[in-house]
Amino acid sequence: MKNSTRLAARALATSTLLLAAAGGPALAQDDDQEYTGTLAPMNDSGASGDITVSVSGTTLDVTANVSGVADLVHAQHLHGEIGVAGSCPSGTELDEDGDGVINTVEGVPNYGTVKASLTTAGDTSDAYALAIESFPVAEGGSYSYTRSFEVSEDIAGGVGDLLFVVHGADVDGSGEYDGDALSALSDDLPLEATMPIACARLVLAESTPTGGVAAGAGGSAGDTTGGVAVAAMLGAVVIGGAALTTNRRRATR
Ligand SMILES: [Cu+2]
Repeated sequence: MKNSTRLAARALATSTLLLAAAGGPALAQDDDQEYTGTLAPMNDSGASGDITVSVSGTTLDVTANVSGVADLVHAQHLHGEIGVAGSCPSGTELDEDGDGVINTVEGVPNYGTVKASLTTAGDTSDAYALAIESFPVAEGGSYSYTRSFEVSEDIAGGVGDLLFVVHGADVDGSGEYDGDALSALSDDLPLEATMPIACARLVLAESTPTGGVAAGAGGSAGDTTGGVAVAAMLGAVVIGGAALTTNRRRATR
């Protein structure tokens, strides 16, 4: 019994140490948080790739590598709803109009609305989601993208809720976005231009190793609404430690 009490005390002490080590000045400095994602193909596109998003204050540093795509322009966004853990659509249950394609709008229940437009220049807000001339153009079936830009505090604190979505498929192999089917977003764009072709959920990369304690806390980061991920994780660790203590105490009685 005493052993378990001591264990609980040690767990709490470790949490406190973690808080002391990572809290205080470290939090105030807005230490970088790195998120990564691996693209899964959508709509049988065969597209693949990855993304890294580093968050420093309200600055996002985005690096993405996308391959297996048509040599055309590819609209790409960070989608999501802050405070909600989104997911990449899979299967066909979201294909409401039954055309065999999960179009941009049909994917929204899973991956949310546009929170940032990953343009190559100019505005990166959601207002530029369809600024088709401002997105990267693939060559030889792939493209790389790097950009640093500012976002709101809400978005910066909620990057772990976001998903990277790439659009644009040359379904008929014509060498351009065309066809009779129109985009669900705009009558000025063909479906091909805005069709989602790949999606990646952003996940907090393993940061500085602090022992096994922080590992279990990662899952609860999605519960926070707009909180800084570090704070959320530390909070979870401390709460975890406190709960452990309570349980052990109860067990010794
Ligand atoms: Cu998008």
